[in-house]
Amino acid sequence: ASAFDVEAVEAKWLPVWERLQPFEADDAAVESGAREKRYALTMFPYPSGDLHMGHAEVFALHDVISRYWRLRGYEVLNPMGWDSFGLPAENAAIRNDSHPATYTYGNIETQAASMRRYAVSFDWSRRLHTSDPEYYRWTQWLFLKLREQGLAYRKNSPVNWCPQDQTVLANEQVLADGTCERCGAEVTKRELTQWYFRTTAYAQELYDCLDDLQQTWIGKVVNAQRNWIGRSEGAHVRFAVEGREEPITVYTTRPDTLYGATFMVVAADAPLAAEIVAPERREALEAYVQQVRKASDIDRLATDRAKTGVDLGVTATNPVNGEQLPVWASDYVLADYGTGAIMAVPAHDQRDLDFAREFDLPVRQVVDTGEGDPAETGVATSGDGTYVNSPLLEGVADKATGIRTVVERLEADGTGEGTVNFRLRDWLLSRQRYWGAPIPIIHCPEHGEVPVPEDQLPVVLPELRGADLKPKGTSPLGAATEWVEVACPTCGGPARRDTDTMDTFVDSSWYFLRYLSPHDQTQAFSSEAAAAWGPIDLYVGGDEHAVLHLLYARFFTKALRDAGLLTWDEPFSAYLSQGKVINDGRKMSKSLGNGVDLGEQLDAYGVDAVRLTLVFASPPEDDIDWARMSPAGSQRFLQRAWRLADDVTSEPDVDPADGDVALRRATHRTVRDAEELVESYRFNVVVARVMELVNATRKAIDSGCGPADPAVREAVEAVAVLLSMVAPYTAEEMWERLGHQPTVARAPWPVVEESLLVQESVTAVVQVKGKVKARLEVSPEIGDADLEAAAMADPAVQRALEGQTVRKVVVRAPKLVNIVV
Ligand code: ANZ
Repeated sequence: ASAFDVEAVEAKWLPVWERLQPFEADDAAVESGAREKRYALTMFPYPSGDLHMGHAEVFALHDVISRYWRLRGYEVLNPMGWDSFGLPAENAAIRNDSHPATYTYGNIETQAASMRRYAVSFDWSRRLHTSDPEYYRWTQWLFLKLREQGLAYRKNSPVNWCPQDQTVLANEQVLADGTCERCGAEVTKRELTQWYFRTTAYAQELYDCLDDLQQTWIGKVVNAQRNWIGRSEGAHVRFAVEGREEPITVYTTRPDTLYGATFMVVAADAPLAAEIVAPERREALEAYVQQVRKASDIDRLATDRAKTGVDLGVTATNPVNGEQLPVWASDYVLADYGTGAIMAVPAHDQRDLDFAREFDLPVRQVVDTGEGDPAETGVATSGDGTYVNSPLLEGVADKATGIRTVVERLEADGTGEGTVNFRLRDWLLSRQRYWGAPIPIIHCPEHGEVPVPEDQLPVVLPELRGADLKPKGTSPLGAATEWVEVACPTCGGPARRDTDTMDTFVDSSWYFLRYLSPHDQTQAFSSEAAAAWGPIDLYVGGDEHAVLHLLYARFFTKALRDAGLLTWDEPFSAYLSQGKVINDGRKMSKSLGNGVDLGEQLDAYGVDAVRLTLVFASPPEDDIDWARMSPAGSQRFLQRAWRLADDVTSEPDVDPADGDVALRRATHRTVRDAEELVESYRFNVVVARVMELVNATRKAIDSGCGPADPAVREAVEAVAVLLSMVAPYTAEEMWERLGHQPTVARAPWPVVEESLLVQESVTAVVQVKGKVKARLEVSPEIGDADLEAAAMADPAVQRALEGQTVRKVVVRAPKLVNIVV
C-alpha cells in the first residue's frame, strides 16, 4: 500500500460526516429513558482570531471521552458555541472603525471551519452565539428572573475601576497584584451605583457542595473556590461608644483574645469612621481618606506595609471588662469585609502589633504560647497556649475551649454571638461597555427601576460603531439618545433605559442550558430537557476559569433551582482541567516569538497526527512542551496502524473464536485496559496501549499466524475503534478498508471476552537451600518437567549450584521449584 495522503483523506471524510451527522443528540431517546445520557461539555471559545494550540489540546482531550461514551452506547450531547460578547471585539471595532459584530462573526466562521476540520464530535445543530439577540433575549430574561427572586439589585459603593478599559470590574477580575485581569492596568476605586447579583446568598451552599465535588473535579479548582469563598468561623462582638446609640460591631475569629484588645480600628473609607469621628479630628480623617482611595485592597492588606492611620478621638467599651479603648481609622481594615471594624489585639495579630508599635499603643499578651511576650519580641503569636490576663479563661489551655467560653459569655450578656463569615462578595455585573447584553431595566422618575416587560425582550443593542464605542467612563449606550429615551412601561411617562451592559460572564453562566434547545423562541430552556440531560457529566476546560466562570455557573444553577426551573444542585458533576501547551520550556507568546501556529501544524502533519501528539504527550492535566513533541512520529505510527487494515484478508463476518489465542488475548486485554484508562482520564496511556497492540498485530501478520487469521481482523477492528477516539480520519479509513460502512464513530465497542483476560503468565519461584534465587515468568499451563528445566537453566540458579551436588528437586508447577543440595 502507498503512503496515506493526509490531505486527500481529510477531504474525503469531512463531507461524509457532514452528510451523516453522527453526533446529533437524540432528545427523545433520553427523555423517554430509552438510552442512558452523557452530557459532555468543553468551554466555548471567545471569537478572537483563529483556534490556537491550546484549543487543539482541550478539544482533543475532550473528544476522547465524548467519542468513547458514544462508542459505549450512550446518547451523548456534545454541543459547541461561542462566547461572543466582550471587549476584544469592541476594541477591534474602535481600531478599525467598524462594528464589533464584523469582527465577532468573521472570527466565528473562521473558528467554526477549523473546528470542523479538526473533527471534534460536536453536535452542530445546537450551535449558539451569546451575542445573538435570540440568545441574549434569554440572558435578559434570566436577569429579570433573578431580580424577581431578590438576587439582582443595585447599590452605590466603591467599586473596582480599570482606568485603561474605562469600566468597572468584578472582584474576581482583579488579579492578586491589584491589576486588571484583562489589560494589566492598576485597578483603582470609584464610588458608583451598579448592578449586583447576590452570590453571597449562596455562600454557604457554594462552599459546602465543594466537599462532594472534591471527589470528581480534577485539578486545583476546588481549593481555589474554597479560598475565594473564604468561610471563617468567629464572632460578632459589640462595643458601646460614648454618645452614640449604635455600638461598634466587630467581626473576629479570635473572641478568646478579647482581654487583649487594647484599641479598635474602623475602615477609614467606611461611613462609620465619618460618623463617629470627634469634630476636632474630622479634617485629619478626610485628608487620610483621600490618600487611602488610591491604594488597592491587596496593598492595604499586605502585612509588610508600613501602617498608617488616624485617631478618631473617641473611645469604645470592651464588653468583658469595661475598659475604654481608643478608636482609630486605618486602611488596613477593609470597608467591605466582616463589619468593617475590628478589635485590635496586638499581642496576637501581627498587623495590629505593627500598628501599635507605629503609634505607641499598648500591647497586652493574653495567650502564653511559650514563644515570649510579643510586646518585647515584636512578633505576634497566634498558636494555642495558656490564657493569661483573662479572668474568664483561667486554667484554659486550648483555643477551641477559649473561643467557646467567651462566645457563651457574650451571648449570655447580649453583647455578641458566634457567627460565620465569608470572604465572597456579591457579583458586580454592570459594565460601561457596548458589546454585551443590555440590562433590561427602564428608570422612571416616577416608578424607579421598571423591568422591561417580557414581551418586549430582547432589548436589542442600538447600532453604534467605531469612535462611538470609545471608552469614556460612562456607557457608550448613553449616546444612542433615541434608544435611551423610552416611555415608562408602568405609566407611559418619559423614562430612560439602563445604559450598562452585563458582564460577559453572565452569558456563560447558563449557556449549557441553552444548548438543550438553542432555537426555542418560547423559553430560555426546557426544564424537562434539563432534568433529562443534566447535570453535565464531564466539563473539560482550563484552570484560568477556576473562580470566575465555574463559581458563577454554580451560582446560577442554584438560583434557577430555587426559581423552580432546575432539579439539580450543581451544574458540573465532574471537571477536568487540562495543562497548557508551551514551547521551548516557556509559555507561548507574541513577545517571546515562540508561538506555534495550529493551522501550520495541521497542514504539515494532518489533524490526526496533531491530535494524537497532544493526547499522547502527557496526562491531561500536565503542560505539553510542543518543542519536545514529534508529530512526525505520530504520523508514522498512524501510517503503521492504517497499513494493518490493508493487510487483513479475512471477511468482515469471520468468527474470531478459532483465531490465534495470543493475539486475541492481547486484543481483549487492550480493550479492557482502554475502558479503565479512559474512565480515569489516562488518555495518554490508552494511546500507548494501542501502539503496543499495533505492534503485536504487525508481528502476527508478518511472522506469526498470518493476515488471514481471524484474530488479525479482530485486532485491527479493535485498533480502528480505539483509534477513532483520537485519530478519527485514520480510523474511518481503516474501518472502510475493513469492509464496514461509515462511520466508525458509531461502531459498537468491542465486547471483551473475560475468558481471554486470564493471566498469560505466572511467576514461579526457584529456591536453592530454602533461599529464593530466581523468579521466572512462565505459562500457567507449564508442566513439571518444563518448569524444572527452565529453573536449572537460569543463570542465577546455576551460580548458586556451582560446586554443589543436587540431592533432590521438588517441583510444584507452575509456582515453585525447590532445589535441595
Ligand atoms: C481580633 C483578632 C485577634 C483577630 C487575633 C485575629 C487574630 P479571616 O480569618 O480572614 O476571616 N478582620 C476582621 N475584619 C476585618 C477587616 N474588615 N479588615 C481587615 N481585617 C479584618 O480574618 C478575620 C480576622 O481578621 C478578624 O479576627 C480580625 O482580626 C480581622 F489574635 O479579631 B481578628
